[in-house]
Amino acid sequence: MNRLALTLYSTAVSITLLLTPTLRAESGAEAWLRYARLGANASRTYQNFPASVVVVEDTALLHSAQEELLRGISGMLTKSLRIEPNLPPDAAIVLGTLTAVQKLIPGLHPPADLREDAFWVSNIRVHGVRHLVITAQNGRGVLYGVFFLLNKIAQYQSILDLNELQQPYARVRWIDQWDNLDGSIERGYAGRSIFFENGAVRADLARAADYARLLASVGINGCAINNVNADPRLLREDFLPQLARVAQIFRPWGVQLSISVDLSSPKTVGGLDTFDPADPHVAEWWRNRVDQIYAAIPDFGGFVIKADSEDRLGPSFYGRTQADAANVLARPLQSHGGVVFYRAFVYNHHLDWRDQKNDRAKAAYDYFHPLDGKFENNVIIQIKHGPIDFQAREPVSPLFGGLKHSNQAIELQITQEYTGQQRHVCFLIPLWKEVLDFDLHANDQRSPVMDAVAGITFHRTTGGFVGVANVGLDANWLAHPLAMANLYGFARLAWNPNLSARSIANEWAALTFGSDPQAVQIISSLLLTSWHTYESYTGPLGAQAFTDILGSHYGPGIESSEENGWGQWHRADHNGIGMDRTVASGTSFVGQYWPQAAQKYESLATTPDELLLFFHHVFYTYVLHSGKTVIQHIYDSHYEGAQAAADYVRQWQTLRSRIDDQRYAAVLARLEYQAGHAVVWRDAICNWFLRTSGIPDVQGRVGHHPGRFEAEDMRLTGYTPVDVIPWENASAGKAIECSSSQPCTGTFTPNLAAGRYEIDTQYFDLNPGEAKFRLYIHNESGDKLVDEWTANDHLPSTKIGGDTSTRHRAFAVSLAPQDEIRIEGIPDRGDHAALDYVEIFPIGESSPFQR
Ligand code: GCW
Repeated sequence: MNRLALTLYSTAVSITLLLTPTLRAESGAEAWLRYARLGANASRTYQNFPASVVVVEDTALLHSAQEELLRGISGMLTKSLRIEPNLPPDAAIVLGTLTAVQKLIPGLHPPADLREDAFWVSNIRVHGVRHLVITAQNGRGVLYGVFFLLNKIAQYQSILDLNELQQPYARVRWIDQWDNLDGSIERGYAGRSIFFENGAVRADLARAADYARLLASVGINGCAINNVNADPRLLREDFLPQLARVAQIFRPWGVQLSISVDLSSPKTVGGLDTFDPADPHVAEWWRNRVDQIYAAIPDFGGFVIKADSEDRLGPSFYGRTQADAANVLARPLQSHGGVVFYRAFVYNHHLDWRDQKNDRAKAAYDYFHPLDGKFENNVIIQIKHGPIDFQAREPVSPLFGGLKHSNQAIELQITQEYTGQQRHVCFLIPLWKEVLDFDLHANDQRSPVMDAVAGITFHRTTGGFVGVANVGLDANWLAHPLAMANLYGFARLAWNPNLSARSIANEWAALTFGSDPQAVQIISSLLLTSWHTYESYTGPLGAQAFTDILGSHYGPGIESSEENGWGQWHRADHNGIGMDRTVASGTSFVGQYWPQAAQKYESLATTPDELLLFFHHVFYTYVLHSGKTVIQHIYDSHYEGAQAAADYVRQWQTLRSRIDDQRYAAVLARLEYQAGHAVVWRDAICNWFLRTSGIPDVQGRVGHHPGRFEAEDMRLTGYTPVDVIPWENASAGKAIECSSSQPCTGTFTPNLAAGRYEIDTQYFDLNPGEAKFRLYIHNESGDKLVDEWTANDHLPSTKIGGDTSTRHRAFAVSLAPQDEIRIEGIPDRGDHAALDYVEIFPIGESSPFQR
């Protein structure tokens, strides 16, 4: 290369580098706070950005605000802001609470009164110089204002004429973590606890500090750090200094620490012979404990309580009410400004399933509505969004309309317990939006759930939003890189529930993956359809997820919800399906809604299709509003859902080199897995309903699997056929397993025309152990190894079944008519290299995995 060419070349390279944000490998640890360097165009947009910052107060929160600003600006604009003690002659960013800033800039007034945690970010001219003022009623608001500004810059938005005042919709914007003291997390899918290990608070709280910063960046102001199935040891005196350490980590980010407590603590920890909330010694014990906590943690948030639920002890033990229990904790907290989050998740899980009038959905309202008005002012009733339990589809809990004189908060589940456990993508914001927008028609007036929980509908002083997050030590917090959109979105809705799901998805995608418009568009549209997709292959029409209720809550388990006391019944039999919850003939659950909503659900004609089976029992031949029969809808939706999941793989593949390779590959692997597991779900549900109803699929797909070769029909060496229970979780109800310590093989001759094929092997990946598989083609020229893989995923079971069934794809394999295919399974510890079937599709032809 000559000199000129070299110069031109290097200029071109540097221009490209300036224009294209760097695609460095990213673990996801920074989530939406990447502060990636902006390209040259964007830097120009901010070329007049102030060169200094003036911080008018010396508090921990303001210090965080200043540091964050320096960090963000240096990352994105590669500028180091000067720190000035006073207003400099050139443009500056001014940070401080309103009263403090007014001392510096007299006459400064926001366009409206600033509520707690609100902020105002505005360009203000002082002596002819434009300064950017970030102010608030409190330090937390200033911090939020800084994050707001940085987010705008990260999205390349102009800040030139900024004059933005934002008020939070509700006071309570909390996260619950279900962490246990041993470091495990109940329904946590992203590694061990960031707070606890070996029965104590972790020595290294660096991740907890990062978490507090992440939460603050989206306006979260409180966090309960331990499982609601609470370990009483947290209330031991010697534990208090450990809690104080966490509070200290949270404080600079404005996140209040709180803990879940067990109602029996006065007895288990306190040594009393009772925990009866009406006993004065019990009340005194709580008072002393609360005072001690506040002496160590003056900004302590309060307690979360789960009582009389799923084997937790509660006030019913002494014939007392939930209000008695809530109040005995609330009274001592009151003088310190603390609150009690009392969970409305109180129900009997030993219901008699034979009694058609029994209904778990009624429990929360039945317990709490009669107590309305009996709770202290600092009690907040924490209500799950639906009357059952975080299902992919449920109606709104009628209790939101049933508490006029009590504070309430909505509990939403960010951790995807029933929605794919962060192995499937399921963006929950559209679901939550439907819930929050739902009109309760309380007092016959417009009253969306968001207003009820924010305290607007019934004129309450507090209330709001609680999200169960369960982040863990996994570098990217929630395991699936796309799952963080749910944490982000939860917080955005808690701040402003009127935001649209689309704007939240766009924002999150741009902040997390960079602002390439095509990448944002693809990620956002994938997110926005993902809940519907998940719902359609796991159990539509409001029958709730047909998942394994008695086990993992993950894979299919259609009959697991029936004939037991847990009350998640769908009551499917040979003729029909659904729970009759009407007042006229069913459990009367419908009667818990205000009249307008009740009328809608009472009648089959006005119940929306997507909730039909929640409210009514119908024949499979019942015709939906859509014009389809129930049974055909079940078949069609499962095929459509599985196809949509397969399409996600293709959509994602268009992002190669538009986002960094590390996260590109991590998401792709999960989407591939999801597409395979969606087929497991589809087949389990469709086959079960075909056998149960006896009504065929009008499109002829169910029960027919062209290109599928059952493992049990192969020529087996070492492998033995086994029945899979429940039968619908394996193709034809059977699998093969290798119980010897030697490799086993299954061989078959597919007899296909010469060509190139995709070979999908459906196998079971069991814990513990990492079985290996090898795929060979054998013909007269000998053996050819075409693929090999290791079953090293961590799926939630040690058994062959719907939780562990997974798929490996071999692409573009050339086959000739007489070729034999041989799969070799090499077992390892508990993993018996079990196989279900092999499916072979000509490349380019329609397959469940079109490419
Ligand atoms: O959804 C159920 C979960 C339990 C959980 C419970 C609750 C913490 O399966 O794991 O326990 O809800 O919300 O209390």
